Amino acid sequence: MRFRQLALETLYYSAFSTLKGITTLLFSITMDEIQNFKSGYVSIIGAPNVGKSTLLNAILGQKLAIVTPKPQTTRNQIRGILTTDTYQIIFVDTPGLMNPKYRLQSEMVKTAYGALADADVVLFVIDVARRDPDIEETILKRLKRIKSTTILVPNKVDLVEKRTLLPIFEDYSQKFEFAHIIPISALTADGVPVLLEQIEDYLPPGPQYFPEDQLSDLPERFFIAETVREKIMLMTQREIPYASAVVVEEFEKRQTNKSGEILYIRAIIYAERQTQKQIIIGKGGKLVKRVGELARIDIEKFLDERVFLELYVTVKADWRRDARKLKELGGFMDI
Ligand SMILES: Nc1nc2c(ncn2[C@@H]2O[C@H](COP(=O)(O)OP(=O)(O)OP(=O)(O)O)[C@@H](O)[C@H]2O)c(=O)[nH]1
Ligand SMILES: [Mg+2]
Repeated sequence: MRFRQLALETLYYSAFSTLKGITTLLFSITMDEIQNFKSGYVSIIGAPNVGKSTLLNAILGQKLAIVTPKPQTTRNQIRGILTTDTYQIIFVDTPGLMNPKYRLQSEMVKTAYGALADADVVLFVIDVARRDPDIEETILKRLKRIKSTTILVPNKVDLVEKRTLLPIFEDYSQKFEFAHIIPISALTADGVPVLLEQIEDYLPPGPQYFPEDQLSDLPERFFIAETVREKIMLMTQREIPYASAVVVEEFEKRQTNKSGEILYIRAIIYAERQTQKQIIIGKGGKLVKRVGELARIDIEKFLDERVFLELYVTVKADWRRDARKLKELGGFMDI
């Protein structure tokens, strides 16, 4: 696997270079640090809308994954990296698991289950205020086939009375042997530090794969497209949030006459039909303009630089049901 290979090479190189010149003392400290360090993959799975992406953001202490009140917001594996003095964890947020009805949804489900293969720890997130027994049953069946440590993470405990929680925990303990059950509120980050402490116990020894200040291995243009999609999802209704996709076409630094450098971004919003395109544009271009304004504010905060964002809306008929078109819109399987 790509990351592990890279890490091995780094380890070999650092051992080699230390051996070559520097003192034995320095070498032994380095080896101690390497031996005590832990690293691994933690996958976050669950039904749509249970708060998986909110949890990823709470863990990282920074917004990486987009969040909306609508189900099926996340479409890809979103990898977020948390590095401390003692460990590095690559958290993998995934699309909500469901019974797929069209091609995009089946790719999303495949993507989510794909995150189980390499996981050292799996976080199975449920919404304590709104259970979905059918899909939970399907997920539990799948979990029984893997060997990773699985922690049940009952989320949104801020929405219910404490006394309602115990019966839910008992029900789950009978259905599956969870390593732990750790209730949280991803929204308030309540319980998140406890969850991290438990995860650390199950991490294997391993090196630091990424520099300590790296938040993700995904490209910036992916997060830019996601930010635009989040605003569309928030500002439109019915089919439109699900029929929209965003691709960043251009992304470059430009000199301005007055104030130095600006990051120029051109993104295309895809709709499935002409009527949807009209709605996204809005009367006199009002809606797409607002989407652009809100997205730009977030992107500037995320990249910490000035941004000029240009949005275009176009139609790609029935892209959600077409494998080739899905790939053209950013390859939903592997980014
Ligand atoms: N009250 C409350 N709301 C929460 C909590 N966690 C998440 N939410 C809300 O639940 C909604 C869905 O959150 P997401 O993080 O997008 O859920 P998700 O599981 O990633 O959803 P998909 O990507 O669609 O599968 C949003 O409106 C969040 O603000 C929580 O702990 N308490
Ligand atoms: Mg999500």
